[in-house]
Amino acid sequence: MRLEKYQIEEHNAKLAQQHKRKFEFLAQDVQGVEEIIQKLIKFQIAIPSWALGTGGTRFGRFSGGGEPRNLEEKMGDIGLLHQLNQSSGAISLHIPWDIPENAAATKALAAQYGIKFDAVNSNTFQDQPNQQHSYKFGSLHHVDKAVRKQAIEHNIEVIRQGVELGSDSLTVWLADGSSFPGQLNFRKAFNNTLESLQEIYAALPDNWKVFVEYKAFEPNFYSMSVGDWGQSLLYANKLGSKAYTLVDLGHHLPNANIEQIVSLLLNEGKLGGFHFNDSKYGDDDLTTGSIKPYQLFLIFNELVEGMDAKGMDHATGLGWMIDASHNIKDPLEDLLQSVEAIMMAYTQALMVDKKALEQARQENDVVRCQEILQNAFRTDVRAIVAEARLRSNAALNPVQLYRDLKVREKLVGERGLKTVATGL
Ligand code: PSV
Ligand code: MN
Repeated sequence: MRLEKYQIEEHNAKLAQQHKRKFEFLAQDVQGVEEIIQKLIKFQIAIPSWALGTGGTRFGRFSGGGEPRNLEEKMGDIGLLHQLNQSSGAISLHIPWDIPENAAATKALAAQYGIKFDAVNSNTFQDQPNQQHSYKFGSLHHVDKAVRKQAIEHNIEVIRQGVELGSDSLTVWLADGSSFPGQLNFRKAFNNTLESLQEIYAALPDNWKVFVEYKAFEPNFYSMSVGDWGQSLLYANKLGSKAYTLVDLGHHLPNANIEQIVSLLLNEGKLGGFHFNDSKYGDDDLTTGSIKPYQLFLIFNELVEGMDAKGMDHATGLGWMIDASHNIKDPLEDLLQSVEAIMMAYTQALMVDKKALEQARQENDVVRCQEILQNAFRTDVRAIVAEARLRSNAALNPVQLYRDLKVREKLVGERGLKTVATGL
């Protein structure tokens, strides 16, 4: 489903006056507001192809209706999101949940929607029909070389498919680990994983990156073979300059200081990408910014500071992606909210008075340090984010327009009530 240009324009015209008032009031007090808006316009967040259906839990899955039935419809949904906010111009595929049957046609369709192919994701955490060896006891770390070989070949095949689509990175997340003490020899598991990753690394084209994603727990609950940023960084360092660590916000033990992790990885030149989501307890897959918006801001504060220190382009220097698919919200509304929360945190981080902060740090003025950060965080920046959307011909209020146009009802009409998208 495509929106007509006039539908966005009519919506914006209705909200124009109110928006202008709010924006002009706010802009008076924000230094460099024009520069911030230009950065926001460039900043794009990839949407994972598995987030367009309603996610499930171990206990059930309640399909929301009108879910995309194939890759083409998933791209259609992302095209729609991108029309609404002009900040979702990329798709991240999970293979084999999504298999582009005809790469050229898939690429052409994506171009029509103005979306690019972000990192491709391999999947060795589930068995596929007709697969020779099972991943029940792991994949790249497996005790059996034949299983490792199968998993390596799958990753190489994913790279091949990514190349055809114009992607330039592979994300490897492994469910490998152990659930009981004694089950694994940690050293051997590490070395097997490294050797397997080395074979995958050798198949990477020159301009590609590989992101090693870590996770502290789940589905294994005693040890994970890429369990934290230290292990991921070890692999990345041993692999070489095309290998990086990927931070998924939901993959840490409770209370981990993610902003410090991000800062140090950036300092090492080894932060590759991000999976955004939010959580209260574990890998909860909640909407980004719905539980811990201050943490999200603090992370962005480190990202902006660290990327600037390295002269990195904010929009292209790292892979930015949402990784969440919750089980009760309309997935498209959920994604619009996540993108908005990310843009807000990014805007607030851009607003931090870095010179003043540095000076306060030099003087050990702890109170002033907190004041400076919280001045930015407590500013309601929604009008700046909306202004960036307005200037890119997107909607001033994407969720409102989505509801006013009854998009979900129309998708249900087109696709039916009982559709279920591939994914978890
Ligand atoms: C694992 O929990 C993960 O974060 C990885 O990125 C997977 O690719 C994705 O979620 C699958 O849902
Ligand atoms: Mn992830």
